[in-house]
Amino acid sequence: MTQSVLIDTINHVRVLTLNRPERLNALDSSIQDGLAAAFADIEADPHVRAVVLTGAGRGFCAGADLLSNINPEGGPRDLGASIDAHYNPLVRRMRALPKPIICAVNGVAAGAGANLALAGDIIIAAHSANFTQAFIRIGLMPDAGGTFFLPRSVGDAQARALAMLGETISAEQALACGMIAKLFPDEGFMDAIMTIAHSLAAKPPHALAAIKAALNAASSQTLDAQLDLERDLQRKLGYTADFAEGVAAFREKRPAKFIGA
Ligand code: T3D
Repeated sequence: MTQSVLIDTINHVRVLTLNRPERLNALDSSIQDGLAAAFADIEADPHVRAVVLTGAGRGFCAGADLLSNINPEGGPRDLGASIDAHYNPLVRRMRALPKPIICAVNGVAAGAGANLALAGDIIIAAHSANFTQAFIRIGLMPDAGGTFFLPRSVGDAQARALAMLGETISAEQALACGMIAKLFPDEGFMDAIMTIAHSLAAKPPHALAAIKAALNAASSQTLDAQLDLERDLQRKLGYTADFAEGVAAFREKRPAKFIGA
């Protein structure tokens, strides 16, 4: 049987590839279950120090599968139940994972597929990729965290326009408005992604986890609370072997070797 989520491990990097290219990797139950299992495995595997999420073929992800997920006869359906069962746990899981996730947006990212990309830590698109908050086109509103992530990355004015107009923006426009962090040519895209992923995997894991925790918390905290959190996390990092190694390597003018201790 074809795997809907391909899983590869290259050194300390786990690569998850959505694999329904004929449907632009639209999210059906096989992809949803595959992602849940893949992230559960990553959570439990200390060997994995960075994650790449990408798509097979010309799409990253076209959002909910409108052919199999949504009631084929039309009519009312409890979309909240499906969000509770799949989208919300996935987004929560990605954000809570104490390891960096690169979303490598290789092509079309629409609906929940666009917001799945925004749930990652470092969002990088190929030149031919594009992004659409497609929900409005079918009478829905952004879910999978879109109304949270978008205003924070592109600002309130752009977020409202993107969500309400449902227009497609190019990867270049996404970079210009701050929705993504980097843009690479299509040719050699995954090589460039893997270079960054390996570089992340070589960084001190506790420091990466602390950065992620602090940035996650920053969305809903006061400056006072955030200053306290930074102090608490930095205090813990001060006791790690990787901090000692980083300082020793600086003094000895050699590259640091971080072990995650
Ligand atoms: O319970 C719940 O799950 C509710 C949650 C909802 C969250 C959501 O994500 S709602 C938004 C769902 N997504 C969309 O509305 C996007 C639908 N797709 C499109 O608008 C277009 O396909 C794209 C703009 C993404 C790309 O257009 P284009 O011209 O590059 O490709 P295409 O020809 O439309 O699609 C290629 C194939 O993929 C095509 O199949 P075919 O005709 O060649 O056999 C198309 O049907 C299929 N496909 C694309 N998107 C989906 C899909 N099949 C199922 N579900 C899709 N979302």
